[in-house]
Amino acid sequence: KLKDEKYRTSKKVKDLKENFIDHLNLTLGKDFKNATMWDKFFALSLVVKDRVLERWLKTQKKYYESNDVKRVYYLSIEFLMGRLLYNNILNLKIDKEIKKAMDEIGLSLDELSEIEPDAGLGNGGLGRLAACFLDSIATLSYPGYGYGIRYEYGIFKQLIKDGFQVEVPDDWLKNGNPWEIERKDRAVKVKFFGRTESYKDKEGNTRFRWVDTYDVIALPYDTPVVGYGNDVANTLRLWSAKPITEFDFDNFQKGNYVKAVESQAIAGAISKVLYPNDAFYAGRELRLKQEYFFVSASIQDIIRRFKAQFGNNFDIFPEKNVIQLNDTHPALAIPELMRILVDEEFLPWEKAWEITTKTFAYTNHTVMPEALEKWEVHLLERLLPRHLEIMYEINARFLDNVSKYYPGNVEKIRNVSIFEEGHVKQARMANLSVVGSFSVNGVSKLHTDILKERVFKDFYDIWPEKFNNKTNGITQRRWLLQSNPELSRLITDTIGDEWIVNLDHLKNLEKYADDKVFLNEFYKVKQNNKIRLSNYIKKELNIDVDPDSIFDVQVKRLHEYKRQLLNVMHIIYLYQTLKENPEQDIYPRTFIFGAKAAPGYRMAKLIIKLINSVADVINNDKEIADKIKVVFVPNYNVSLAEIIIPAANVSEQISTAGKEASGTGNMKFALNGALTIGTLDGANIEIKECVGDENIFIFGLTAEQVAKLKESRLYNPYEIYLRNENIRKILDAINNGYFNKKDPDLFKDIFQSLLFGLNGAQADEYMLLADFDSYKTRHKEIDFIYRDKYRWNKKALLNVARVGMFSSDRTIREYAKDIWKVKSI
Ligand code: DL6
Repeated sequence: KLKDEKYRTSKKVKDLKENFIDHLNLTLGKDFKNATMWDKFFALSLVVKDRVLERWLKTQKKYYESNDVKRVYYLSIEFLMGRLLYNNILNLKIDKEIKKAMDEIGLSLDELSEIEPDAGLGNGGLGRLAACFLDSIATLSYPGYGYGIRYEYGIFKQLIKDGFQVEVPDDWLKNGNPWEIERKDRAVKVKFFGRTESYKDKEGNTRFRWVDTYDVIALPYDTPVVGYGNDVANTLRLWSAKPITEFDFDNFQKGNYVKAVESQAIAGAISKVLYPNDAFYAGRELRLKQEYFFVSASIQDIIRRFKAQFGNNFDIFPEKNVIQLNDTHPALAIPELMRILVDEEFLPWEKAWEITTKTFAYTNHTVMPEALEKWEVHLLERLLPRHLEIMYEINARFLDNVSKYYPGNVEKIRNVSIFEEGHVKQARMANLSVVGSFSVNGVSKLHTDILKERVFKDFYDIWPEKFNNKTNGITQRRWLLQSNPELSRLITDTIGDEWIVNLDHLKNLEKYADDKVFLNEFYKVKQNNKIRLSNYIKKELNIDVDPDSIFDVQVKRLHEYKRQLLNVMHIIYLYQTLKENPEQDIYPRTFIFGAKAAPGYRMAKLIIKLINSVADVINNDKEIADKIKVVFVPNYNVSLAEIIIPAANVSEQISTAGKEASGTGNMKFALNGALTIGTLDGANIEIKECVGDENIFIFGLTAEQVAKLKESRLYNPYEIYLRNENIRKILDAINNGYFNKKDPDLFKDIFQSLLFGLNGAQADEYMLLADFDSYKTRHKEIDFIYRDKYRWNKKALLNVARVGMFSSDRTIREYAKDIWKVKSI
C-alpha cells in the first residue's frame, strides 16, 4: 500500500498509530508481540521525533536564510534536561492525539513516558536553569543554541543503604538515546598540551602558533529543543570526545600495544562523567580538560557557522553572535576566541579584543569562595600554553589601563588582576570573565547587589554599566503543565490557557481567592497530588504517610549553607516536645527530604545519615502516634521533582541569608501552591514581594545582619547552646547517640561543628543556632493556619496567582532585550 507521504508528520491518530507500528517493525525490527517496554518507548519517541525534525529543518533553514539574524549561544557545562518524551509531546501540542493512539493500541502513555531515563547532565540549579532557558528561548522563537558536553555518565544514582548515601554510576545511554542525532560531518579537532612558537609571516610580522599538540576529536550530538506550539525547534549540541584514530597505529606497529589503547582512553575520559560537585570547585586536571574541550569545539563551530554565512567579515561578528557564559566553567572561550582570531585569522590584537569583548556576556551563580574557579598556572601552562600567554597579555593590557585611572592603588590592582600571586600562582576565572565580557549579571536582586558591593566591588567601580540583574525563572511548561496536570486543567478551565505562554495571566486567579467552591476544587487537586506522592513513597520505601498531614518538603542538593540540618533540628524539637507530652496538639506533619551530596563531601553525607536515623527513630515510635513522619526520598532528580513539588504544602527555602544566589526550587513550589518558609535570601525576597508578606513565612537574620555579625566576631553559638534549653536538648540528643544507638559517636562531628567549628572552620559557620528560634516560631504559625482550610488555601492560591514573573520566559525576554539584543524570528 502506498502511504500518504505525510503520515510521518501528521497529527492524525490513525497516522500516529501506523507510524508507531512502522518504527517498531521497520526501524527497530521488533514485532509487537516480542517488543519490550523499552522498544515501545523508543518507537513512540521516534514517532514524536519525526514531527520534531520536520520543524527543526524548517527552523534551521530560516535562521540560515535570514541575513539579519543574530544568534545567541548558551555555553554551559551542565544541562539538566530530565525526560524529553512527554515534554516534546506537550510542546508539539499532540498530547491528546498521542494518548488516543496509544490507548487504541493498548498502551499507556504515562507508563511509556516513565521508561525514559532522565538526561541528568547536571548537578542542580545551574544545570536545570540552562534547561529551562532552552525551553523559553525556543518558545519565544529566538535563534538560540545550547552547547555542552555529552557525558556518558550523568549525575550518579543515589541509593540509601543503612541510612548512608551510596553512589551508583548513571549509565543513561546504555540502551541508546532516541532524541540525539550524531553529526560526524561537524566533528572538530581540539588540541591540548604541546608548546607555542613564534614565526615571521610573509609580511615580516611576528606571529604565534601552538604546535606539537595532543589532539582529540569532538563529535557533536544534536538534540532538538521544541518550542511550545510555535513550530520552532532549536539545537542543543553536546560534544563527545573521541580519539583521533580509534587505534594509534604508529604505536601499535612499534609493538606498544598498551600505549596504542591508552590514547583512546585519554580522549574518551574527557566526556566520560559529569563532576558531581555542586557549588564546589575541586581543581582537577580532567575537569579543566572538559572545560576547554567543549569550549574550543563550540567556538570553532560558531566561527564555522558565521563564516559560512558572512565569510571573513569579522567586524560584524558581535552583531551576529552573542555568547552567554553560564558561570565561569566556559570562561576559556574568551582566550580561545582571541587565539583563533589572532593566530588563525590573523586579526590585530586590538581588533580581536574588541570583537571578543563585544561578544561575551557572563552570568555569575555563586558568591561562595569555595565555588569560585581558580586554575593553577602551572597546570594551564602544561595543558594550554598558548591560552596562558593570551591570558597574560589580556591581564597586562588591562592592568596597565587600571593603573592609569587609579595610579598607585596597589590593592585595587591586586583585586582585579586575573592572576593571583601567592604560594601557588592561580588564574581567577571570574576575573577573566568580567574583563572579557560586556555584561556581568547576577541571578536575583540580592545576589546582584552582593556582586556589586562585595565580590566584584573593584570591577563595579571601574565598569558600573557592565553589571545587571536577571532574576532567574523556571519554565511553566515543565513545572506546571507537565508535572501538575490536574492543577493545569483547573486553571485552564477557570481562566483559559494563555498562562502556558504568558504566566502573568495567572493573576486572573486572584478573583477566586474568596470563592469557596473554587478553593475546594483547588484543595482537591493538592490532595490528589499528595495521594500520588504517598503511593510512590509506599511503593518505593514501604512507608505509610497520611495525605491529610501537612507535607513539608525540602528537596535540593545537600549543602551546609542550605541548612537541611536546621530543618532536622526543628523536627527533633517537635519530637522531643511530643515525647515529653504525647497529648501535645500538633497538626500531623510529614517531613519530606530529597538531596544528593557530593561524593567527597563528608559533612553533607553525615547529614543524610542523620536525617535517615532521625526518620528511623520517629517513624517507629508508637508513642507519638504518627503525628510526625520523616521521609528521605532517595535519588532526587528532575523526574522525582515532578512528583514531589506538586504535592507540597510547605516549601523549605532556609539557606543562610546571603548564600543562595537565587534558588529556583522556591519558584517551582510557589507556582504549585506551596507556602514558603524561608529566609530573606536569593529570590525568596522577590517571591515575598510578589505574593505578599501574609502569604509567606519569613524568618531569620538578613544578609546584612549575617555579614555584620560575622564581621563583629561576636557570634557565639556555644553561648546560645547554654542559654537555650530547646537547642541544648536537640544538640545533646544528636551528640549522645540517641538517634544512632549502634554507633553513638557517629554524629559527634555535627555537634562539634555547630559549637566549636571543625577543620579550621568557624563554629556554626551557617548560623543555624542564630535563626532557630524564629524558624520554630514560623513553623508554629504554619501549624496553626493550616487548620483553617480556607485560610490556608487562599494563601496557597494567591501564591499561584502572583508568581507569574518567575517564568523563565520573563527572564529570557530580559536577557534578549538588555544583553543579547536578539529578535524573535
Ligand atoms: O542560578 C541558578 C542557581 C541558583 O539558583 C542557585 O542559588 C545557585 O546556588 C546555583 N549556583 C551554582 C554554582 N555553581 N557554580 N559555580 O550551582 O545557581
